[in-house]
Parts: sequence; structure tokens; C-alpha cells
Amino acid sequence: MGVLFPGVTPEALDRQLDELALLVDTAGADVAARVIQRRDSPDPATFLGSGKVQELRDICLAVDSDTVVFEHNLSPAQQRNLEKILGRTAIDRTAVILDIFAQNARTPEGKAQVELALLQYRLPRLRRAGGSLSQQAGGIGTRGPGETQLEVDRRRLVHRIHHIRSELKQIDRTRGVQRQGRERGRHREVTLVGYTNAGKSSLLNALTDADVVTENRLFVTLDPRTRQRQLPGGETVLFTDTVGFISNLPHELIEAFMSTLKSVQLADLLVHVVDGASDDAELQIASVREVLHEIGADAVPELLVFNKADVPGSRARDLAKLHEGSVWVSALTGENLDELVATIGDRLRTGDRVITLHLPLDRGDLLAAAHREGEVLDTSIEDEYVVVHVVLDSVGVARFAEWRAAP
Ligand SMILES: Nc1nc2c(ncn2[C@@H]2O[C@H](COP(=O)(O)OP(=O)(O)OP(=O)(O)O)[C@@H](O)[C@H]2O)c(=O)[nH]1
Ligand SMILES: [Mg+2]
Repeated sequence: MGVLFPGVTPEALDRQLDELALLVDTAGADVAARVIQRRDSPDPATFLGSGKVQELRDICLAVDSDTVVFEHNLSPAQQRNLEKILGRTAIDRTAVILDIFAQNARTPEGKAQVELALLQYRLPRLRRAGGSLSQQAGGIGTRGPGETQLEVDRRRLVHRIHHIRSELKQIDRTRGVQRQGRERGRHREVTLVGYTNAGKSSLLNALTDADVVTENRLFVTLDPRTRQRQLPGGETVLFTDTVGFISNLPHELIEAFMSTLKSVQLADLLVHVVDGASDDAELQIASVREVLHEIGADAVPELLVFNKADVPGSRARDLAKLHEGSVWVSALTGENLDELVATIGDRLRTGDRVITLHLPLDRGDLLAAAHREGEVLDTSIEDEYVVVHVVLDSVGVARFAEWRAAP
């Protein structure tokens, strides 16, 4: 179910619904019908107008569907009211994406992150009277990694959220220690980002001898893998895969996966993998950049890589010509990988950036280190800080990450 709001073209809504259909399919359900309505603004109580809701109910009966999936986010109240009138489950795009993540989580960390996102999504949706979710039958949007968690009441839900948060923090701390160890080795870090199914994991496998699972499905990778490889110059680079992005990635997921997404914020270079065979390549680039902005990573240098150049009719080569400085490859055949590796080397070597540091007044050692490792442009005193503008290479930027002024 999609609503055509003013300012959105029918073609754009169609594309969104195509993607929603793919998501529903990935979650394991069949799409029985597609319904579109034109509206100026959502109805606060039922999202759609009451006539349309009745019509939707008839369509559901006619095509024998047990769930209505909305492209748009529903408020908890809208969802409840719709379910009452429709007599069947009403969910939004966010619930479908959460469901796919729940099905794909494998490691303890992945499961904990997905559970956290699910609980945060469900908490405001708990029925007030009775407060039990047990009336929700199985089906998409209602599954979780641990079925018992669906039965808990609000208090236990909140308690569980706290518990998972501290568990994730612990995992994050352990990873932080590992990261410091790596940084001491002065290895540059390259993180592969991109729309889901763009070929990030395939590219990691092609660049290193990683053995990461790749599949023609959405959100296959939920746990980042790091593998190293040497560049032609002899320097070792750490490549990290990460979760796929999608347009309107639910904020519950972004928050829950923050520790996983740290490798994006802290990377020296982002290799932004684009499916060059997709008609929506440009839109997907924009969606990925939006998520990068949301997670505070838009200052990290980005190298666009148009993948799947081997697919008949692929626009990977044309797109690479259009976007200056980008590279096309085929992760499948390995074509043009040498050029990609060379470009990554060039970009890492020219990774010098001007950044602003806030150093505590009593840390003359840090100021000395900034002079030693980079080119200090100017310093000034502000409140209890020394404000320093300094040119640093990417290793230096990582080293001073803790002292960077908020952008
Ligand atoms: N023809 C062709 N297919 C590719 C290429 N790269 C990846 N694929 C296929 O595209 C699909 C997705 O690849 P993945 O590497 O799993 O993509 P991903 O970006 O890691 O996806 P998620 O982890 O699900 O977000 C798989 O079926 C791959 O075999 C390529 O260069 N050419
Ligand atoms: Mg993957």
C-alpha cells in the first residue's frame, strides 16, 4: 500500500513499491495486490481516509491476504486503528526490514543488535490493556531472534533493552581495544559501504581471500568482517565489509548497529560500492550518502566503485565516466580490480585533511604531537581548550579522533 503525496511522482512511488515488494519477498511473504491512493496528508488516526480503508479491507478479502504492508511509517495508534478496521495485520516498511534482519542475524552480536532494534520498535506499540503481544500471531513483522521475548510485558521489555545495551557496549569495548592494537600497527583502514546487494561482500572476497557469504538477497551481511591485503607499494591495508544500506533505513537499526557502523566513521577511506547494473544506481548512491550523513560519516573520504560491469547491459563503465575519480569493476570476474587497488593506494596516500582539534589546556604533549605529525596552521585559546587547525594524513586523523571538534 502506497500513498501518493504531493511532490512525489507516480514513477517514484512505483519504484519505492517495487523495492517494498522485493523486501516483502525477502521476508518470505507473497505479494497479492498493490494499492495506491492519492492524498494531501496522512490521516492522523488511520493514515488513509475511512472510505479507502474499507476498500482496502474488501481487496484483502478478495485476494485472501492476511497482512497489509505500508510503504510509509505508521504511528503506533494508526497501526492499531488500521488493524481493528482491516481485521488483519497492518505493518510498515520498517517492520519488514526489521523482520529480514531478524531472520539473517547469525552471531551473538548480530542477534543482540537486531533484538535491540526490534524491542525499540515494539515498545511504543505494546497494547495498553493487558500489555501483551501474544495476540499477534506469527508472520512478517512479528518474528524475533528469541520467540520468548515477544511475550514479555513492558517492564521486562525495558529491562531487556538496558541489558542488551550494556552487552553491546561490552562487545564494543572489546572491539575498541582490538582497534587500538591495529592502529598501533599503523594500518590504513578501508571500509566497504553501499546499498544492500551491491556486491560489497563479493568485492571483499575478490580483494582479499576472505570467504564471506554472498547471496542474491537483501541484507545478507549483518556482521562486519575485516581482512587484510597488501597494496602494490607493500603497505598493508585492512578491508572491512559492513551491513547494506537502503533508502529510509529504520533509525532503530541505525542506533542498534552503531558499534558495527563505527568502522565506517573511523575508516581512512570508504569504498562506496554501487550496483552498476541497477536502473536505480543514482538513487541508491543518494540513499547511501544520506545514511552516511546520519551516522556522522560524511567527512570520511569516499571512492565510488561501480560494480557488476560484467552483467549484460550494465552501465558500470558509463557511470564511472560520469563520476570523476570513480572506478568500475566486476567483483565476479575480477575485471579491473588492479585499477581499483591502485586507486585505493593513491587515495590513501593523498588522504591529507585539515581538521579542527580541541585540546585541553594542560595537554601540551598533544599539541607537541600535532606539530610533530602534521602541519599546524594556527592555534587559539577558547574557554578551556586550545583550538588547533592542523593538516594531518589519515593515520594522524585517526590518532587524534578523540580530540576532534564536533563538526
Ligand atoms: N554478475 C555479477 N554479480 C555480482 C557481482 N558482484 C556481486 N554479484 C552478485 O550480487 C549479489 C549480491 O552480492 P553480495 O556480495 O552478497 O552483496 P552485498 O552488497 O554484500 O549485499 P548485502 O550484504 O546483502 O547487503 C550476489 O548474488 C553476487 O553473486 C558482479 O561483479 N557481477
Ligand atoms: Mg554482504
